[in-house]
Formats: sequence, structure tokens, C-alpha cells
Amino acid sequence: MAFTLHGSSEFTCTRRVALIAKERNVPYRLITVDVKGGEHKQPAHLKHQPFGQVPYIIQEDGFELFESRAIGRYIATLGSGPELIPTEPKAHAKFEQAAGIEYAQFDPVANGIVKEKIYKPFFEVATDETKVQELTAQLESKLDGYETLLSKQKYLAGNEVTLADLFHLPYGSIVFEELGYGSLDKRLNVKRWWKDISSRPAWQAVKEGA
Ligand SMILES: N[C@@H](CCC(=O)N[C@@H](CS)C(=O)NCC(=O)O)C(=O)O
Repeated sequence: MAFTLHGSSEFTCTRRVALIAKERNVPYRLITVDVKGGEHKQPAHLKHQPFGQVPYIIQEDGFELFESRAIGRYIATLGSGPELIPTEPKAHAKFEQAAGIEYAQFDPVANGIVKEKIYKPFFEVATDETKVQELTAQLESKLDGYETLLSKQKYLAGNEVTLADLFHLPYGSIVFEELGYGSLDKRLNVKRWWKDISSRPAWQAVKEGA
């Protein structure tokens, strides 16, 4: 069932949702929220996303959802395409472990770097370079953990790609590719994994605009 995606193609969390919709061949229409102009803090937006952030979706039947990962999990049950959330109990447990790695290990660091280097300048706020240095050191250490895991298996949850891998793409592409942080050349398994997931057609399409 088609949905409208309320967000901005420049923003990572909107891209995360668009990516999963493209992976699962679920049609959607992007309705751009003027984040720079503060539209996401207005009452009309807060009725749908009470924390004043993007994105949220509204389905044709009126069903609404916000939080990009929750939306991604929901969309993964719709449409057609690769099974992105394994259902067999042990495979599912490994998927939850991998999703936890993205959310608890990667996101705070990558999100912090992007906030400092991209979003603060976007909102005309000065970057805290000391904080960037701390975060990039943390990123290096986190990537050692990824290297250990990915030296034993193809993807974070096992040998099949899952949402947990794909959820890395919006922030990873900025941090690794645009900003050049995270020494992937020193970690060949992370490099292989990144090349694999970032070359997926769905992500290539989203990179050009959600
Ligand atoms: N956990 C939320 C985070 C949403 C979020 O941080 N959105 C950012 C853009 S990527 C935003 O709206 N920033 C503007 C603000 O917080 O004022 C999700 O995944 O949907």
C-alpha cells in the first residue's frame, strides 16, 4: 500500500525510509518538509511527529508512523523483495543483535559527526572540532568491532543482508564517503561490507534524492 513520506531528501532519516521502500518496491510520494524554515516545529507537523523531527509516513488507509527505523521495519513487511528481517528465531535474534549494534554503537558516533560537520553548518551554527576529534576516535574503535564481526560473516546478522546493514547507509555514506572518516582501507572486511551494501541499486537511487 502506497504512503506519503513527510521529510526532506537531504536528511538521513528520510533517506533511511526511502531506501527500505525502494528495497521492498513499495511506492511512496515524498512531501518535502521545510526543515531549514522550521516547518517541523509547527503545530501542523507536531500533530504527526510530536518531537518536531522528520520523517513520518501516512499510508493510504490513514495509518501513520514516525521513527525511521520503526518505519523501515514496517515497510519491510510490505511489498516484495529480499527478506530484510529474518523470522526463524535464532536468525531473528542475530538480526536484533545487529540492529542493536547499528543503533547503540554506530549511530551515536556517526550521528554526532554528521551533526557537527553537516547539520550545524546547515543551521549556521559553529562546528565543535574538539567534539569531532573525540567522535572520530570513537568511530575508529567501533570499526574494530565491526572488523571482528565481519571477518566471520558476510553481513552484520549473518550471511544474508538485513535491515541492520541497510540502516547504516544514510549516515555511513556521509561519514565514510563524503567526510572521509573511518579508515576502511585498514579494515578490509568492513571495506568489503561497505562496498557491498552501498552499491545496492536502492541506495544508489536514494543517494540521488529520496
Ligand atoms: N530517531 C528519529 C530521529 C529523527 C531525526 O533526528 N531527524 C532529524 C533529521 S535526520 C531532524 O528532524 N532534525 C531536525 C531537528 O531535530 O530539529 C528517526 O529515526 O526518525
